[in-house]
Amino acid sequence: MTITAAEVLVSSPGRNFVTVRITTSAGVTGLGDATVNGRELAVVSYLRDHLVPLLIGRDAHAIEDTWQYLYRGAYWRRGPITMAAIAAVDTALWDIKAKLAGMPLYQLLGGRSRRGCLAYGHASGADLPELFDSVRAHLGQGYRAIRIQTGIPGLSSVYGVASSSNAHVGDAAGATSRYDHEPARRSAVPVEEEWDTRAYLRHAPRVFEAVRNEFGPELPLLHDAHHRLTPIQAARLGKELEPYDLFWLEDVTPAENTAMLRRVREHTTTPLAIGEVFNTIWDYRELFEEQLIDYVRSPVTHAGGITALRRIFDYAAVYQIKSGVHGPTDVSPVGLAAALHLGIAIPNFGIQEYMKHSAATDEVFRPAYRFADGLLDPGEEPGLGVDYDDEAGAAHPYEPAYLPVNRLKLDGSMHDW
Ligand code: GCO
Ligand code: MG
Repeated sequence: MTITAAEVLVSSPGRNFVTVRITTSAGVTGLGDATVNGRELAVVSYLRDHLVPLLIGRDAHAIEDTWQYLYRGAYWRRGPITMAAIAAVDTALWDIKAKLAGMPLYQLLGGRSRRGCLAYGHASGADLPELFDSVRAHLGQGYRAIRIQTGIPGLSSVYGVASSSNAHVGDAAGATSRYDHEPARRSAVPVEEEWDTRAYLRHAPRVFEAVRNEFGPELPLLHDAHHRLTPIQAARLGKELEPYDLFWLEDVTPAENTAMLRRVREHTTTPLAIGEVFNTIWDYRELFEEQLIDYVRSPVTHAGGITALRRIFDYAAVYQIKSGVHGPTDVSPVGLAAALHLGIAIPNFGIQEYMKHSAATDEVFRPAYRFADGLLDPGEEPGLGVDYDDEAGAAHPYEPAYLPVNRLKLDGSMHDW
């Protein structure tokens, strides 16, 4: 069975998604997600101009060999664009293999290890009353773990916090949500936001204290510092959050220098998660071997596909490190479905981020996965259980959209975010 076609589909039902669809001589098709938020067309070109011509005529069953061919063969290895392109091809080939087997993909990955994948949602608010409303709304939808982000006194807006002008919460079916547009805004240039680390460090522990007082000790709470702190600031935050028993503290320092987490780890027992911007197993080596983190954030989409992420999770398991896959709305339903098939099968599943895609997105992708009682389930459809609707997809053409950039309030310097 050979690959006879590979198409790169771009659709923008509220945000831009890049999808690969591979067709085989047996007539079976498979899907993969190649979305890199804010740099989408670079992956489109990488795929269309450089990978698709190499795929035609290859054995569609030879997933590992194709992965090695695309990774080693590139010579210019790694990086988000290359790895997202390889991920999409890899995922599509797994989808095809599982469809041919007549099984949901997780069966090929070892079968079901749990009833469902524990999901966490994003509660946010400009202030505490708004935040509490958002937490209550999430609890009402069935979430059993919640990420907490809030506005910071003195800053006009903070990334990851929905503005009150569109502050409504999506329904359980995944209709329009205040969070749908959070990770990128449609504009020709990025929006600029302002930042003040000292104000943040003063405010964050008070927020968690208030949330614990309001919602009690049981609810797992998460927080994303979005790469904005120095190691010593991160150490202070982790230490000050210890009384509030976080499930994890995410991306406390910029991702380039992973050795910085040693300093953080020396000072705090707050569990640490990192890796949404990593793209290979090599990025984790030091973190795993020195046991500097507790959760792996890489999604299938940005870490080279199911073949590569499964290997990362196996490596993590040696050190009792668990999965905590990135699942914002800029990972497409194809990428989320792939994460769920992997998550339901691996022994060291931790948690899955779940923001819910818009109704328009679900009309394009028609995912079979379901969210109920705080758990996500990949479903029993053969393959990934995602069915791309060409007509719905074509109704949403690409529009430039960018993540914001972050400048210090003090003097306008560019800052990490
Ligand atoms: C998260 C993230 C997102 C990212 C976004 C970038 O933990 O969900 O940090 O909000 O910023 O996915 O494209
Ligand atoms: Mg994050």
